[in-house]
Amino acid sequence: MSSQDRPPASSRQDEYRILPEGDLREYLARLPAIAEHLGGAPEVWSISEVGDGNLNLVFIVKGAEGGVAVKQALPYVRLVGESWPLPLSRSHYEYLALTHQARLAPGLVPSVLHHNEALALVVMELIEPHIIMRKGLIAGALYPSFVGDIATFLARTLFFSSDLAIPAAQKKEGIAAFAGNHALCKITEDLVFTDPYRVAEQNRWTQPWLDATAAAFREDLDLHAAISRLKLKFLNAPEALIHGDLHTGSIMVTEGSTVVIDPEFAFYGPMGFDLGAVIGNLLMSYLASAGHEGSPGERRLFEVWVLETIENVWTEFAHEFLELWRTEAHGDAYPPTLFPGEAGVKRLEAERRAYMARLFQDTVGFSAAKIIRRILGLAHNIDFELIEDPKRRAISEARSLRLARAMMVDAASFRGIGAVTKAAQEVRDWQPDFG
Ligand code: SR1
Ligand code: MG
Repeated sequence: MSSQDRPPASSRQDEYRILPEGDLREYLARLPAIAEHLGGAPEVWSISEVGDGNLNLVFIVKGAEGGVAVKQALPYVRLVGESWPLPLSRSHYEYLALTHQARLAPGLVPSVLHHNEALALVVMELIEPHIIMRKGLIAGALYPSFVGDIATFLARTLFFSSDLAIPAAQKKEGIAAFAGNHALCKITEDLVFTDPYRVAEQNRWTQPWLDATAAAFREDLDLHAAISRLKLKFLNAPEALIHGDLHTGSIMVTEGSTVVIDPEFAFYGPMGFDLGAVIGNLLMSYLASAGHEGSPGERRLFEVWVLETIENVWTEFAHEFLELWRTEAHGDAYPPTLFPGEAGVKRLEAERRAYMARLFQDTVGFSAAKIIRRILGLAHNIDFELIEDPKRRAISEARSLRLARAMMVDAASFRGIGAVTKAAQEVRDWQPDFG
C-alpha cells in the first residue's frame, strides 16, 4: 500500500499493526499527555526495543523530560515465531490486571499511562533505575526491601480478590472478566503441567547429562500423579486473581524498591501458583549460584541471603494475609454469625491456621512445578542458561530437579518453610552421578 492509499493517521490509530520505531514515535506524539510527559521534540526522543521476554515487544522511550515503557503484544509467541499464534487480547487482560493490582497494592506495580486495546499496546511509567530481579540475583546482588514488598503484593492482591474479602457476586464478576484469558492459561497448562513429563517436541534440557533424569521423569507415575493434581488445581480453583507468571523476570528491583510487571497471564486461579512462582524461582537462584562462583564459597553470603529470603517471603506473606483476614474479611466465606462468642473466635482462628497449612502445601507443589518446567521444558531460565560450562550447569539443574521431585511427590513431608530451605541446603552439597 503506498502512503497515498493509507487511511489518515487518526483512523489508523485503532488498527492493529506491529509498530516499527517510526510509527511508535508518531503514535506517541499524538497522545498529548504522553508527549508532554516525555517532553521536547518527538524527533529527538530515543526509542529502543528491549524486550527479552518470550512473548512481546517492549520499547523504552525517552524524551527531554521523562521516559515511558511501551509494551505491544505480537500476534504470535516471540520465542517461537509466527507458527505459534497467540491472541492479542492478552494485552487487555494485562491492562485489567495492572489497574486492579495498582488499587490493591499501590506503588508495587507500574502505573498505566495509556492503553490501546486494538493495537494491543500499553504505555506505562518507566521503572527506573530498577533492573530485572533475575539479572541482579545472577550477579549476586541482595535486595533488602524485596521480602516486605513482595509479601505485601502477594497478601493484598490475593486476599482482596478472594471470597474472604469480597462478596460472591463481585468475585464471580471478576472471574468472568478474566475468563477469556484462556489461551495464556493453556500455555501454562501445557508448558508447566504437561510437557516436561512426556515426549514433547519443544522440550529441551542440558544434554547428555540430564538425559537419564528427563527419561526417568517421563516414566515416574508418582510424579505424574502429583503434577496432575496440581494441574487440576490450576484448572479448577478460582481462589483469587493471580498474576499467573510471577517469576523473578517479572519483578523489577533496586535495593529499596520492588515493582511487579507483566501480569498478562492473570486469571482467577489458585493462590499457591503465585507463591510457588516466587519461591520456586528463588530456589533456582540459590541452586544456580554455585555455577556462577569463580571460587568455592565466593557467593556464600548471597546464598545465605536467598535462603533467608525464601523463609521470610512465606512467613511475612502468611502474617500479612492472616492479619487482613482478621481485619478486612467482608466476603461471603466464613460468615461471622456462624462463629459467635469466644469459642467461635477460637474456632475461626483454627480454621485460618488450617487454611494457611493447605496453602503452604499448594505452594510447595507449585514451586516444584515451576522448577521442573524451566529445566526440562521449552522456556528456560538465564539463572542456569548463563552457566557457560554445560556440565556445571547440569549439576545445578540436577540438584534442582532432585529437590523439586521431593517437593512435588511428598509435599506433605515439608511441614514448614524451614523444611524447604533445609532440603535446598542439603541438595546444594549433593554431587550427581552422571554415569
Ligand atoms: C511460550 S511462552 C513461555 C513462557 O514465557 C512466559 O514468561 C511464561 O512463563 C510462559 O510459560
Ligand atoms: Mg512475562
